Amino acid sequence: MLLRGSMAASGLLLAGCDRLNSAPTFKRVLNSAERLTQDSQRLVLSRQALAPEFNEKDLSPVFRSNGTSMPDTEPYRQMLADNFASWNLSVEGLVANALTLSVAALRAMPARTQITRHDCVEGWSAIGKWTGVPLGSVLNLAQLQPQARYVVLHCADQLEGPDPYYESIDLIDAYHPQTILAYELNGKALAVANGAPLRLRVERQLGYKQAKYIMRIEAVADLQSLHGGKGGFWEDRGYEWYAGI
Ligand SMILES: Nc1nc2c(c(=O)[nH]1)N[C@H]1C(S)=C(S)[C@@H](COP(=O)(O)O)O[C@H]1N2
Ligand SMILES: [Mo]
Repeated sequence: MLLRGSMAASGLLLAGCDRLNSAPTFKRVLNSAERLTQDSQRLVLSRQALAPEFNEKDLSPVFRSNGTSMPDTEPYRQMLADNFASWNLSVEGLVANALTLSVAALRAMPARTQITRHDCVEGWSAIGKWTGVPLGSVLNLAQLQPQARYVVLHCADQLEGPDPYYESIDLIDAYHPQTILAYELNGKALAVANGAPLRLRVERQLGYKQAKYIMRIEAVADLQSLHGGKGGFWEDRGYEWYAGI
């Protein structure tokens, strides 16, 4: 009885489906939905494309510094004084396994080295060789919770005013193979001017997304509640959040 009932119901559903399928408006809606999926898939695929990588001979003789070149805070000065032995990266927020990692712990993880071009909106570029840990590996250790949609990088410096520098990226960029937490530039420990002890490289985006002096990584569901609500120090001052290049 039950079985017959449900068969009848699914028969009805199918018949309903057939009728809908042959209705011209429904087909139009379906087609446009398909195109939408296609377009968004293309967008996601292009977001996964790699940034160009270069050779040693292309390296800029000097990788200039921009924005903060020396965080002007007492805690940072103390960490610098012991060569970042007391520095720890915290990974927290919407993660199942909040953790802290020392420079030594990060250096012990599988690393990636890439020679890429950095483009600053102010109109200069430089090519550098970066070595660091894929951000995705660190996120996997921390185990993102399903509600997590963005990764926020909290920095040690206050560029102007009381707000600390911060940046955020979505999970497509966080898991992009060239997105690394870099601790070396051109084969040497990162200089203070370039973000010691740890800075982000998110190679498909402009310079201001490349957060230096990272102290804390936070997984969040939305960006509204942070500082100016636009997801980054320069974004809060009118720059694009997605600074694709
Ligand atoms: N914490 C922090 N990160 C930062 C900045 C900053 O002032 N503070 N400046 C940004 C800008 S605008 C650029 S172009 C790059 C510069 O990196 P560099 O100093 O290694 O050249 O860092 C970005 N990340
Ligand atoms: Mo920049």
